[in-house]
Amino acid sequence: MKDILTAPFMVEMIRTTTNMYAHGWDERNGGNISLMLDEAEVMEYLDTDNVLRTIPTGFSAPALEGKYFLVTGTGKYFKNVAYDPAKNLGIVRLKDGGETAELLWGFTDGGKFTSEFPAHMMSHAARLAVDPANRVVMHCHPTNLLAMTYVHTLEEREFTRTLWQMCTECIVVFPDGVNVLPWMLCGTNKIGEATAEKMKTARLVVWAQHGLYGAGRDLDEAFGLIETAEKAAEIYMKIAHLPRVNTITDAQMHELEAHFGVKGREGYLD
Ligand code: 2HA
Ligand code: ZN
Repeated sequence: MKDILTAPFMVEMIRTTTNMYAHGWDERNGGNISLMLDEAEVMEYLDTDNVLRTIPTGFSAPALEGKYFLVTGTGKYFKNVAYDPAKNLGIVRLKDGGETAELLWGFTDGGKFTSEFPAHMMSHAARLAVDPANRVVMHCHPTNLLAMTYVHTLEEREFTRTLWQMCTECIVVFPDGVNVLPWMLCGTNKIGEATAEKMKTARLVVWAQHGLYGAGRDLDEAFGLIETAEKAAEIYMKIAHLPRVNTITDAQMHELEAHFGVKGREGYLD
């Protein structure tokens, strides 16, 4: 059995949480990540018959039966993951239609997965239905996107168009746009279901006055999506109070679509 701390998925998870903390997106215990793992890659590092504990999830997700996830722990700080991965992270396998999580590694202080586990697992199921290669759901509190939800309409077309207009490459990076949920109580199945519904049509879902969810095929893709949207929001917050003299026009967006071979969300461009 190989040392799990050398596994590429573990190394990448540690680098990602550390980097997100450095970006200021994950203060204190803010943020959480879940990465779906292939059984074969887990078996190189763990005896998958050795279940350490079973933890009820409080929801059902039949589409994820038997799936493995590396996930951040509830109450744990991203800044500390690199110093004690086995305490701050865990590997679980879902069973009983998603109602039970079998702990195979980690959460060594008796802890468990993030309080946002329902939103993560329901979002995985929703994204896998549209993109079978999706592996990552990532939540964080990016400063400028959060700020934007206080001063910009939450209407999804307008919110997306504003972000697209802030940097040339936004429409190329997230042509599917950004979906938005109004403020809701976090850590509940209800916000999990609402997030998953929004994940059916976009890989980015804003939680107003709270943060952002991103999904992707690997940690870099999900991180890059969030990074790009946050950069656009930062520019918006720098210019929102100034007269807009120039912008990226819809005609220019269509040029970008043609050049990069992407298609902006239906009906979002004039
Ligand atoms: O886990 O970010 O939304 C801390 C959070 C909850
Ligand atoms: Zn949060």
